[in-house]
Amino acid sequence: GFPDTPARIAMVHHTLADLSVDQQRVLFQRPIIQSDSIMATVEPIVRDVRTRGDSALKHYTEKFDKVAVEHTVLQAPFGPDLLQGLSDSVRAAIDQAYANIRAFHEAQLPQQVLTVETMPGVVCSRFSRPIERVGLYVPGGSAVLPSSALMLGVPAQVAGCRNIVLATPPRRDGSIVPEVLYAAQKCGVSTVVVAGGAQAVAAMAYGTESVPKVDKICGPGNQFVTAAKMMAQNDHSAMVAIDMPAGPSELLVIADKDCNPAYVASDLLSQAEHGPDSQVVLVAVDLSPDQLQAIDDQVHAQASRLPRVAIVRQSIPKSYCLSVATRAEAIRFSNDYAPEHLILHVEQPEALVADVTNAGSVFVGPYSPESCGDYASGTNHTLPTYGYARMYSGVNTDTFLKHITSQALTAEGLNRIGDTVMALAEVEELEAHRNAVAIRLRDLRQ
Ligand code: HSO
Ligand code: ZN
Repeated sequence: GFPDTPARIAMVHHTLADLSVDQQRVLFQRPIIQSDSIMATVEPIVRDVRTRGDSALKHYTEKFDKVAVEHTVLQAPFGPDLLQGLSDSVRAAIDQAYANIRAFHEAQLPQQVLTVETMPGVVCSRFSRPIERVGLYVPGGSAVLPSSALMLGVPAQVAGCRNIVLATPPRRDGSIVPEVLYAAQKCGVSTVVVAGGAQAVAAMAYGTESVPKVDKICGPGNQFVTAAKMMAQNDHSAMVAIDMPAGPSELLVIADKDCNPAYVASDLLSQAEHGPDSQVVLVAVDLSPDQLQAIDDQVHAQASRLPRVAIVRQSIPKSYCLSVATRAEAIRFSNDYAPEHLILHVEQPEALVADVTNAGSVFVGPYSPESCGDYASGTNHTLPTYGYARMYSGVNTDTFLKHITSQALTAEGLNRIGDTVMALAEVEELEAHRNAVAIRLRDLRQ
């Protein structure tokens, strides 16, 4: 029969000192993504959209989102009819978040042309230009995500992208969430693609009758979206870039004796509610058994009250608490794990920031919950997961820019550098290269 009290929602507990090196390594591992089978599912969809365009796009929207859309795209401006149902308070919240995200991403713009005279008469410079056409993927699924529209749209707008396309799956009635449209409007999105999944990515990568082809596709998504992005990136004929590979969302919290157990639990749960495969890790620095118990109790109590408790019931048991003796051990573990989000819920948290080598975004101190960065403080929430924080940055203003270098040499500059260039060309046995310098030097040195 059914138990009267539902099973306790609890993390697994480990103690670092009890684990072998191999056991520790297991803790760094993310769930294995079955890339081959996902690629096999996605490949025919991408091919179909590529060859049949809008009619294929509509077909897959009907198949996967269960709605027969009349139009595959909406063009800006998105009229009041489309924004119906948007409350004043939500509008104000989006406005505030937009302003903060914009301020932080505008500050990331390269200030001016960077110029270095490497030798007298040899002037090298670098300037930036926006990527002209970009595609932003805003997931649908179990949550409505206007915040993701802002996190992608604001940096694209600030960078100066000329054509911003945003794709997001429709609701059952075929409409797009007004909050997403409002955010899109603010960010200067010109076209909203009423589709999600691999089919939406393919439409933006190759273009269809209604969807403009883009140069770069950014944004989070499920395994099919990620697979489609990677496939498009690898196809020369698509000629498209992507932001980064994406996996399930992650959070690592480092907490010490100073921590508030209720706060710690609330942060863990905020990540755990994203999906059944969310990765949540607590690294406990020298906590007493009572403190660990207090956190466990809070996790269970708070989780039980959540509307998404069914998701949390799946993600929390897969997550774990690792007890370590020192801050140094904690930060070493975190750096090896390379979390998407890192919360430092410790005494003197700023001091620990200096030791962070791998993380997507850091939340410093007890009053910096991840939720603030997810929505409104100004930092971006499109961040590297799956350990990719070792080598990728989160989405930022640079994501939507190219840096172009240039050089201008004077006769004096060429005279100074010419022998070096000719010597290297000779080593490489590239005579035409050597000659391009020699032919000029003959004139200069006669
Ligand atoms: N934590 C998510 C972002 C998000 N949270 C969107 C709420 N809405 C991945 O960084
Ligand atoms: Zn979140």
